[in-house]
Parts: sequence; structure tokens; C-alpha cells
Amino acid sequence: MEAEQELTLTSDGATMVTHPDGSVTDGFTLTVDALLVNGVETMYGVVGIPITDLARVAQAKGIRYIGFRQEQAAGHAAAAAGFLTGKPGICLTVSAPGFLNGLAALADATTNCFPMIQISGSSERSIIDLQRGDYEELDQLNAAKPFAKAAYRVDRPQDIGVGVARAIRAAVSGRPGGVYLDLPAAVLRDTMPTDAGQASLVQVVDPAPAQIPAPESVRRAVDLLAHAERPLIVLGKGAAYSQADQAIRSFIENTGIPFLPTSMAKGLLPDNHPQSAAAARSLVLGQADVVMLIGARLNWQLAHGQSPRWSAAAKFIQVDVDPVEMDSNRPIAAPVVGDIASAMTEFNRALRPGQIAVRPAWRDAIRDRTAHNVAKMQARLGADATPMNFSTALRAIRDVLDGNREVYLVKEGANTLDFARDTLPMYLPRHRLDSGTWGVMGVGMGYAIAAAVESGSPVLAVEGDSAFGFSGMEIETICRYHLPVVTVVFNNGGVYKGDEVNHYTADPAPTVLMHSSRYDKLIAAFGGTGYQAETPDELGHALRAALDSGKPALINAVIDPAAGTESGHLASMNTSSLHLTH
Ligand code: ADP
Ligand code: TZD
Repeated sequence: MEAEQELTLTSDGATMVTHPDGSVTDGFTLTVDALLVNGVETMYGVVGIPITDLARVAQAKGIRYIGFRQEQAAGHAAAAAGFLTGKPGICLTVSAPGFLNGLAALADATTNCFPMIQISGSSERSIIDLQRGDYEELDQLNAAKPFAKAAYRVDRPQDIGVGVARAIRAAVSGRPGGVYLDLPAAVLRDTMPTDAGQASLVQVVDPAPAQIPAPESVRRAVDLLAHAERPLIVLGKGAAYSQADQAIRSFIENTGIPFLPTSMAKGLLPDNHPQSAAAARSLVLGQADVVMLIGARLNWQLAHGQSPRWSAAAKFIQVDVDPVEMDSNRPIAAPVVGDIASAMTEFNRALRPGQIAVRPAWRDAIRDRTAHNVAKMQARLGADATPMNFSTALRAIRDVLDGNREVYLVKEGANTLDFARDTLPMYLPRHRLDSGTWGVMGVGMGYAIAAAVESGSPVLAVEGDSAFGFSGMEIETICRYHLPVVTVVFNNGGVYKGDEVNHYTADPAPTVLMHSSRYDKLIAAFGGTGYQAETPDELGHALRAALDSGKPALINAVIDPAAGTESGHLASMNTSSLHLTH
């Protein structure tokens, strides 16, 4: 661009292109303007060449920038923001290594069907494309493609508006996912007339258009349910994401069908709802004859819909926005393709009074099994275990959360995750975030930060000690932004358990971590409050005090190193060698 321009220095000594009469804009400004016209309020990221000024311009123009210590956690935060708000969460990364750190989170977002956009600066195309060795050289667009729902690169400043618009639409329309947007340094620093720049911006109209299912697909599904003897509704995180809480609840309550929420769908209806079959999971999976999946895939987490976990004779209804999901694991007798909000409206409209009635024998069987399992769990939770085990520690947490139902819950680990799933009830939708479809360690602090930033509510992160290590440095981020996040580290001194003995060398065994670690002292370094808790009483008191303070805190909960199992509930998937003698 030949337009007259002036270089000014920012407070940090970086250069910024401006013009006395404002007639020239640049790629940084256009990117922020393009995000602003589409309602973006927050960005999560790590700065460096060439995107540092992008964060500054964002702040200058009113987008909140949350700076992380590592891109993966920032990416997980953006993904969680997407899940919680239904708008794409934005993650900002630098070239090559920062981009790759963020890419792990982008791939995870795509796997979880969370809308997210990773915006990454990149180095000089003319050097990258001939592999002449640039600073942080990488063909990022092609590297991102296999891991993203869509990937785009902007090569001219006048295309920034289109690039951002395409990224937003790709992230939230249809099945949501992670989108990569590549912004080479040359485009960020390039300039163009302000008027033309403003005219190039695109405000996306109706980014996730309603997809109304075909009426006959809804009728087919209702007909199946009307003839069922033992119907079941499974609510997945797609149902939580759709924000169709009232329509889903009406359908469930008007039909009386028992429902089973997956981990992140918990709270869509409260866990103490009389139709919840959560505590009779094996029974309903094994005996249901018609199963209605709402925003849940029949993947490994639902045993692929296969017998013996599920009845071989069961018929499935699947409500999902993605037609290709149907029949992926088991034939779907009644596919209902559409967005869940539209689909549930159609279901409620199609339902005639009394058309679906659940037989008393099915309700009674679920009620009896629930009572039996709840009694068994009470006994486990009530045991007097010293040192604490997962159940007794979680009982203390459950009792505190019972009086703080607005708290967002993040959890990761193996045993920590599995025990917490059943022990900590949820009462509100989209208040629970965990390792998700891939079972990822390292989501904890990023998810907790996003939950606090997006909601303004208190957050509790319950972390296995190994899991915490993946993103633990972000407690500095939590302290820097004064976020009301309380982290409880379940310290049993190991990946899974902490009592493995190395029979072969003097080194610690592969699963061993330091049980003597005082994770509580880490947060003190950043001005947060640390607590050490060795009994359920101490844990309960510390958690109550931490939540009451509304300030960053970390509780080191000392758990028996012998507690739990290797791989938690996934022990049967834990391939083992014939050649180990112990
Ligand atoms: P869970 O892990 O809770 O079982 P999954 O992630 O396996 O849930 O499944 C979520 C499903 O929800 C995906 O198949 C996705 O296509 C679908 N989905 C996400 N958002 C919507 C929506 N708004 N409407 C319909 N389906 C959706
Ligand atoms: N790396 C990543 C990114 N994700 C993973 N899931 C793993 C490694 C493997 N892994 C698990 O599947 S659980 C886990 C690891 C390392 C940690 C389990 O130990 P923990 O939890 O201390 O976090 P518990 O509660 O003590 O079992």
C-alpha cells in the first residue's frame, strides 16, 4: 500500500502503524475489527512474534485478552468458552512451536465438537514455501488440516474480514469444531485505506442456522417410543451445548422416560430428578429396548452401543446435527437429523397427550436398582478411611458443593475423574467440564479459567496429581487475573496409584510421582492461598473457606497412595505385557 503512514511506538517500544487522520489501517487492527463486528469479547493466548500487537490492539479496542503460560492451556480455555457460550472461543498463538502447542487443543476441540478458532501468526511465506529456513518456519496451514474441522489462510489484508467470517461459520455451523486461521506476519503488518478496510469486514448473519429435522423422521421416532416397553433417553454433551434446556426437559417430563446423562450433560436436568437413571446405569443400558440418543455418540464411552453392555435387541433413535454419525456403531432405526433445539421443539409439537407412557414395571426396576446402588455408595463414602481415599475425599467436597450449587466443576485424572463422576451431583446445565471424548489430561486449568472468565462464577477444579501437572503453571494465570478458581489436587503420589515399586532399577517406577509434594505451596508463590488437607474434615473446611473468599486457592488433598486402580475404570483397556515378572 502506498498510502501515507506514520510509525509510532507503543509503550513497550513495538511499532504500530497509524496515520494522523486515521485513513490507514493495518492487518492487526482489521483482525480485531473483524472479531468485534462478530461479537467476540475474549481471546485466550500466548504472545510473541508476530502477534504481540494483536493482543495489544485487542485490549485497546475492548476485547479482553487472557494471557497464558502455555498455548495448550489457552487452547483448552478457548474450547471450553465455545462449549459454554455457543460462540467460537478464540485462541491466539505464535508461529511454529506455539502453533503446535495450541494445535493439540484445537484437535481436542474438534473431537469434542466444541467451536473454537485458533488464530496463529506465521512466518514469511516466501521463505517457508522454499524451505529456506525462517525463524519459526512451518507450513502451518497444511499441518493444521488433519486436526481441524476447517483451515484457512489469509494472504492479503483485504481478505481478513472474509477469513474471520469463514472461520466463525465453520466453527459453529452443523457439527461444531475447531477451525484454524493462519495470519502471516506480512498480512498483519500490511496496511490499507481505512474505508476500504472497514468495507471488507463481514458480519456473519445467522452463523449456525437452524436445521429442522424432517417431520417424518420425528414421527418415526415418536412411534418407536410409543411402542417401547423399556425406553431410555441418553443426553450427551451435544444436548448440553444446544442450550435447549427447557425443550429437552419438557419432552422428558411429558413422556416420563428415564434419562441417563453423560458426564458433561449432567445438570441439564438436576441429578436428583426422579426420572434420572444415572445410578442404575448398567441396568438401563442392558435392558432398554428403545434408546433415544440426544447429542451423544455411540463411541467407546457408550460401549459402541454393543452387547453385552447394551441389549442386542434394542432399537436406537439418534438426534444429531451430523447425518454421517448415524449407523457408525450400530444401525439407527430412527435417525433424526437436525439441531437439537429445533428437533426437540418438533418432538414436543408431535407428541400427543398420553401417546408415550412408561410402564410401572420399568420405573420400579430403575427405582429399586437406584436405591440399592445409592446405599452401596453411601457406605463407601461414609467409611472412615485414614489416610483419605477418593471416596472419603469426594464426600467432603460433595457436602460443601451441596450448599454451593452455582459452582462450576472441572475435573480430570483417572480415578479422580471416575469417582467424581458418580459422587458429585450437578444441578445446573453446562456447569461441568472434564477430559472429554479423548480422555485428555491437561484440560484442567484452561477449562477452569474459561469457566471463571465466561461466567464470572466460582469454579472448582478437582485434579489428579498427574493431571494437574500438565497445566499446573496456569495457577499463575489464575492469580494474575484474580479468578475465583479453587483447585483441589488429589495427591496420591502417582499417575493413577502412587505405590508402584520398581523391581528392575533404582529409579522411581513409571507411575510414581512425589507423594510428599506440597502443591499448596506453589500457589503461595503467586499470592494465592494454599491449604494442606489430610482428613475429610480438613478438606471440607479448606474448601468452604476458599470458596467463601472468592479468591484463587489450591488445596493439597493427601490421598492414600494405594487408593484407586491403574487406569481407573479403563483397566480392561490397559494393554499389558507378558514379559513382566511382577
Ligand atoms: P458425549 O461425550 O456426551 O456422549 P458426544 O461428544 O459423543 O457426547 O456427542 C455429541 C454429539 O452432539 C455429536 O455427535 C455432535 O454432532 C452433536 N451435536 C453437537 N451440537 C449439536 C446441536 N446443536 N444439535 C444437534 N447435535 C449436536
Ligand atoms: N497424556 C494425555 C495428554 N492424556 C492422557 N490421558 C494421558 C497422557 C494418560 N493418562 C491417563 O489416561 S490418566 C493419567 C494419564 C497420564 C493420569 C492419572 O493420574 P492422576 O489421577 O494422578 O491424574 P488419579 O486420580 O490418581 O488416577
